[in-house]
Amino acid sequence: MDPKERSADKAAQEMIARMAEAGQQNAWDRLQAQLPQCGFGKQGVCCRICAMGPCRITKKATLGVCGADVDTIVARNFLRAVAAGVSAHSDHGRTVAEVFIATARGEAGDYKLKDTVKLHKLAKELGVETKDRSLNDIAVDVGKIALAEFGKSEGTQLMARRAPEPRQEIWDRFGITPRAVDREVTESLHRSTMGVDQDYRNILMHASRVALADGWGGAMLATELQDVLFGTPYPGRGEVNMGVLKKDQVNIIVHGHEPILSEMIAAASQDNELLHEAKKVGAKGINVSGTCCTANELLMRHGIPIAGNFLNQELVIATGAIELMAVDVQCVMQGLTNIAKCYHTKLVTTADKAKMPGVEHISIEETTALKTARELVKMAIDNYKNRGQVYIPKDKKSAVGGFSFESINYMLGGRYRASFRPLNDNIINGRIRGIVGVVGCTNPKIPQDWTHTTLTRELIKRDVLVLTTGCATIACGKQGLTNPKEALELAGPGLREVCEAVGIAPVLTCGSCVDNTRLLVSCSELVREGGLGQDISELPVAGACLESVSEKALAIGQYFVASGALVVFAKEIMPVLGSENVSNYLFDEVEKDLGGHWAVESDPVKAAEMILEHIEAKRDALGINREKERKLYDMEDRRALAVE
Ligand code: SF4
Ligand code: MSK
Repeated sequence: MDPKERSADKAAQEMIARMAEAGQQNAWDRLQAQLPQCGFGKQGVCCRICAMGPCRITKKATLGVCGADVDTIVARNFLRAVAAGVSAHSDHGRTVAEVFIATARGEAGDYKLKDTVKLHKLAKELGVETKDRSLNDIAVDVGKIALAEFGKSEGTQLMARRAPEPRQEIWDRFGITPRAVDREVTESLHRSTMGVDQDYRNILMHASRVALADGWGGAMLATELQDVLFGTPYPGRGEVNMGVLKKDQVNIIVHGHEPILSEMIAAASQDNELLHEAKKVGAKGINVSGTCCTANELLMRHGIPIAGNFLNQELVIATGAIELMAVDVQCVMQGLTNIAKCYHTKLVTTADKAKMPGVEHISIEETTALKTARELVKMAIDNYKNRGQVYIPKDKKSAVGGFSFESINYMLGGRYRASFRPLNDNIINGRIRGIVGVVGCTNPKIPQDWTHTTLTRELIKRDVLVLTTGCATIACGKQGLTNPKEALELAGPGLREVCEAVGIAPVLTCGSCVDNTRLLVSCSELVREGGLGQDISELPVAGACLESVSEKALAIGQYFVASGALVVFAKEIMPVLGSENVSNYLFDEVEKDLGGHWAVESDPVKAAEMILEHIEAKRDALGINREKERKLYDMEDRRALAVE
């Protein structure tokens, strides 16, 4: 297959061609070997929950052995997938909470609480006394409350109070205000075992509840605590794509999701002693870069370069330039073990819950994290001499990362009057039509990065501000879309005026998978600021994930739907189409209940049109689509937006 049909990323195309020449396998080849994939699985109509099965629903056999119909089976599979996604994000959040508490207690000496302003805000929000108390004491209490959110036996998620009040009322009315994360995940598994919940609407309502426990619970806490621990991101420059690898330096890739290890590796790579060691083996320095969401975490906070997204993970090793790849949890392909064997690359697992056969495991503990990170860097240095042939594609783009809720607020209004007001005003006056989150993975079934970047271009052209996270933000970065200079050329006139006045790109890098919660907080703030309705469901906003891979993407999609937003997925990766009733509910009827809904569209241009139609309908309903004389920004407008 032509590499161009596999990826829109030029560096990836080069590496795919080189791997084919060398007879090496990657995810695209393994997909070919799997074809045709199981139609039952794709439609969500296969059940293997009990030992009377597995059962597959066909025209001939319309019921499982237990009598379960297609609606029950599809809804149960969907609920289980959402719950699995929630568990991944939230277990990430729990790990962060544990390191946070250990840091505050002084038991994790290598970590420091970096954003104490945010710590105070969080303490106030969670009801922690701050007067006359040390930062560490405050942080211990904040950490304990956060940790309890995962497993408390009573009460609902505290972060859910950040949602607009009418939204909270809707959740209460339908009985889906999320309780402890563990409880919602456990109940999801219970409800979906054989012979329990058999009403597809009831099952799908719980899919909302468990997803909300993630979006307004586990994942939101992960982001908040990481910000206090590692620093709230503010805009800074970085570079994206495989061209960031350095031929004459020791290259280390950090891959996965949790910044607990990667923060320490980044710190160790600056260590003078280790730099000296690197020079001794003939390298000019130590170059740390990331793949997947770990990369996003590091770009957001430190401007550390990104080597690629999900489908790049095997390709970067095939450059022959990687001395060591340290992985933690989530989105780490087992295929890495085979490609690493073809090169000198040392693959190391670091999370006790995510080991790989035949791969060295070096456990990261919060008490000795920097020491372990230094050991890993030293391993990489020692491995430099074992390099064979190296080929690094040149492609890379400069990008701006670091758009947290706080930094967007600051960019818009300045330090002393930080506010979303200018954004609301520009949505109301129509310069910006709406806001769309373009998020999620890269899937070998779809040319890598193509839908994310095409959709993003189509949206900004039509004056829609795009916020991106996960592998989609890396896709946009690779094509220069998160670089203000390049992207502003592609933006519509209204969006461009606003972005130029504020000094931002029309596509904002907002972080990793868990950082989708930054978008939820931003939606709440748009409502709170006023002029755009009383609830998230009234906002001219949407989300899109056209290349999704992970169950986490379904969890994210479901918490956006349950928060009142439209979410668009590609048709071929939405595993509910085998049930007309479940599809109708998720694509349409759920809107009457919760204000948001799913939609499927695989063509990114058509998806943009669908989203625009939705945005304009929301604008009409808000009464902000009145014809107005177009007015270009004058000095007064610019002064009003100027950053302090
Ligand atoms: Fe088959 Fe029912 Fe068992 Fe599922 S739960 S495998 S449909 S018998
Ligand atoms: S890493 S979940 S492939 S975005 Fe977060 Fe990328 Fe999707 Fe993994």
